[in-house]
Amino acid sequence: LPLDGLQSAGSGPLYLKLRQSLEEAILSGKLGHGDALPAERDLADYANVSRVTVRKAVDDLVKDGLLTRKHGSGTFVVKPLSRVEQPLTKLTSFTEDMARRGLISRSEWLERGLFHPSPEEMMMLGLAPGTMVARIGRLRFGNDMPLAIERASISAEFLPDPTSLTGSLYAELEKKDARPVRAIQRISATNMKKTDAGLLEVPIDAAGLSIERVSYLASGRVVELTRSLYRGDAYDFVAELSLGE
Ligand code: 16G
Repeated sequence: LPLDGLQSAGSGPLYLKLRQSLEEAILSGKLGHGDALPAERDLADYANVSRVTVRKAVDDLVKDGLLTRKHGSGTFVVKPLSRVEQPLTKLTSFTEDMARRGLISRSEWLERGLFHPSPEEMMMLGLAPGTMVARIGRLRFGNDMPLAIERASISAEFLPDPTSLTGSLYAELEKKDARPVRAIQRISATNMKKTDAGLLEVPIDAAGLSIERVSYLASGRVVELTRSLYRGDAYDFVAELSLGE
């Protein structure tokens, strides 16, 4: 890395000069996508600056989304993601969406179990008093890249044992003849808060798409109430429009 001579090059705070050199190294490909950044101590030595200066420069690049910190393993150059195009007219599952694109889908659990429903869940899911709701919260990955956080509430009648769910929710519902056939989806813009940004490996305040999906059985009964947060830098939702009256 071309980090020597920072002290004498131009004016301005040292950390900004270091930041600029690192940014140039990333943009020119000297530091490739996915590459690990040398340890803070080594960078400080090469550049002949303090570790505080290194930390400030790296913090800045993390905030700008060029670098990402992974707990316990170091700091890496972010891989740019080709955006996922998701048609808005088909009621598909995340697992199917990924498979169609040749990506491997995987989930990490954020929450799963049976709970006493909130008033909203009772109303939206049309739950009888005294019945339980299954909640499943998942961080969803495509090819090891976190893409979305999804939190679903389903009547326990359709998902009596949420802890045994390992793969696709829709596949599990299908087994119970309860795969939704229709859904209303609302998409709104949001900026990511600290915890969500951390899970999705994007900078705080990064753009996100907040999606609420209410899915129905053919009978008109609601099966699923899901709130999701998709990465704004990774998803395009596309709809085909026809001429109205
Ligand atoms: C999609 C749905 C989500 C549904 C999930 C099931 C959106 C915004 N959300 O991600 O509501 O619960 O698929 O996926 O599209 P699975 O069958 O792979 O678990």
